Amino acid sequence: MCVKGFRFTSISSACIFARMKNITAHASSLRFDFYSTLVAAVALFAGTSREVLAQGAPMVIRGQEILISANLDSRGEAPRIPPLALGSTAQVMASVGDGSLGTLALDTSTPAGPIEAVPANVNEIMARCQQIIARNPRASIECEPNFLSKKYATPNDEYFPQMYNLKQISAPRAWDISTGSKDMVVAVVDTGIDYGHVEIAQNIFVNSGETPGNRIDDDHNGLIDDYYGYDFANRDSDPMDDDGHGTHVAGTIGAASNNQVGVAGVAWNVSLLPVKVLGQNGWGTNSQIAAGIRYAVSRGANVINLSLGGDRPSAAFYKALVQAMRKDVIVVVAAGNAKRNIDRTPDYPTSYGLDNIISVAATNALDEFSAGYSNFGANTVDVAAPGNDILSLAPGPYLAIGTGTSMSAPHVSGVAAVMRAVNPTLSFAETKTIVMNTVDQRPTLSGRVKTAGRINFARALQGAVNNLRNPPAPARIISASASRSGTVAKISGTVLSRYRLPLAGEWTNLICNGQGVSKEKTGAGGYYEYRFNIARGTSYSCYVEDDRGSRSGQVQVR
Ligand SMILES: [Ca+2]
Ligand SMILES: [Ca+2]
Ligand SMILES: [Ca+2]
Ligand SMILES: [Ca+2]
Repeated sequence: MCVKGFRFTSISSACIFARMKNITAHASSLRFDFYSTLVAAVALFAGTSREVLAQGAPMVIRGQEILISANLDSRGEAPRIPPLALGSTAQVMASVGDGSLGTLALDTSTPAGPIEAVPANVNEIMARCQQIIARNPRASIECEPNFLSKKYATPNDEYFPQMYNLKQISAPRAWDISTGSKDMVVAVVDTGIDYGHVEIAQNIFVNSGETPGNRIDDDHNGLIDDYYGYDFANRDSDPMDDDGHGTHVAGTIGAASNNQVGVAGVAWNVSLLPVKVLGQNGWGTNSQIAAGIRYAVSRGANVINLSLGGDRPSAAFYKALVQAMRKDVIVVVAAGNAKRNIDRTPDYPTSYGLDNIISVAATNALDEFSAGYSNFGANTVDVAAPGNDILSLAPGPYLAIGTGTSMSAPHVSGVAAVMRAVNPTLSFAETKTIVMNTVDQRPTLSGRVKTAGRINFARALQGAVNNLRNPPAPARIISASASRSGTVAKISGTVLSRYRLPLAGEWTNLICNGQGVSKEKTGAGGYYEYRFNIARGTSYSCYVEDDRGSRSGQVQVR
């Protein structure tokens, strides 16, 4: 087993600029429309600029609101419409000369949320405008969407503008929905991680049950001092990366983001578990890898990234993956870099064919299949993701550019982690289905991967949110306690709901004696804390109500 043909350049920040130019040259041949979609406006133009009468009705999404404003010229009105909740309707009046052009109604009732709602509105408004033109043939009116710029959550990391890979998968649009949660654990089963790297330290998952360095297995899991993770290659407790591959993979999944320096990761908030199974040379045995997978599962990994593989199957490796599947763990694997058709010549772990495996081929900066190295398989490889010239982290701490399907897989791992953060009830099967159903199909991927597509982070995340809204499951109080201190009662409990973070705050309410109680704190793991004023000598009966009105749980305050 070896790392997947990693072409790795470790570079200091002093020489990174020269390397960056290389990436920019690739990227500049593309027309990125990253800065100019989603936020849309409608402009009605008369024949000349002097006669412009209604310039712009920009809709700006903030959370679940759409803000609409319109500016007319000196002869017109300038209606200011307050923030508009989804599901309501606003009207913008426009007139030309003495005659009214009619009313443009902006219907925000599309339930699917921001990403789908806005284009639907723009299309509707454009259609209405065409009707107005038809009714006023002499008015010389033109309509066009008046796109605003730079709406998406754009991280301020120094090299983000050069990271074509994150734009290719529509990460900025996804980050408007969520940037992930530390509740989600992604195990990087690889050459280790430089867990002290300034660009990743904040997203490293530590074993709070273990005291590091005391030579005692404090948490009784059979491994001494596995505080950051474990090194199954050297059989020690320090999973420090002595190669560079694992740190690069980890940076793509979850580098410290929007912190002004370095790079951005797919998931800004995530818990990365370093599991070292490959040695300094990038090789590891099947038994080491199997042990690493079993360890990741035991530590509660939600996603395992395997940017490694080989052409020989292993029963131990396979069994560890089955164990991961039984624990609902998604395993994202690199398809490999031998330019091989895996349908004909097996490559593992892809060819184990397990339902919880997502196998990933590579695309380049032109959004084409990376034919120069990537393995493929119309029946065996599921999706593609960027793999050429990927900027990420190197131990040191440095940045580095890497190329290979090893760099593609962590994009999918990051996406899966954020999907499961917004919807922790997503099963491995649902997660995989959504990732596969939301790809952007590309001609050069046809016949190369099952979906003929490259992953789309924003659409996958919207799919995870939509799934959350569908089958209702009642909230319930698993455990609760009530205490009385002065005139404030505090109820805390673990509320398990389909509508957990980050949406549960809006949709899960505590009702006491018929009155809603405001939630004071939402913690990790579906834990909520409520505080409310109580009247002396009154007892309270409380329950949890979800957004569908189903009630459950019961707690008394006396
Ligand atoms: Ca231990
Ligand atoms: Ca210890
Ligand atoms: Ca070590
Ligand atoms: Ca950064």
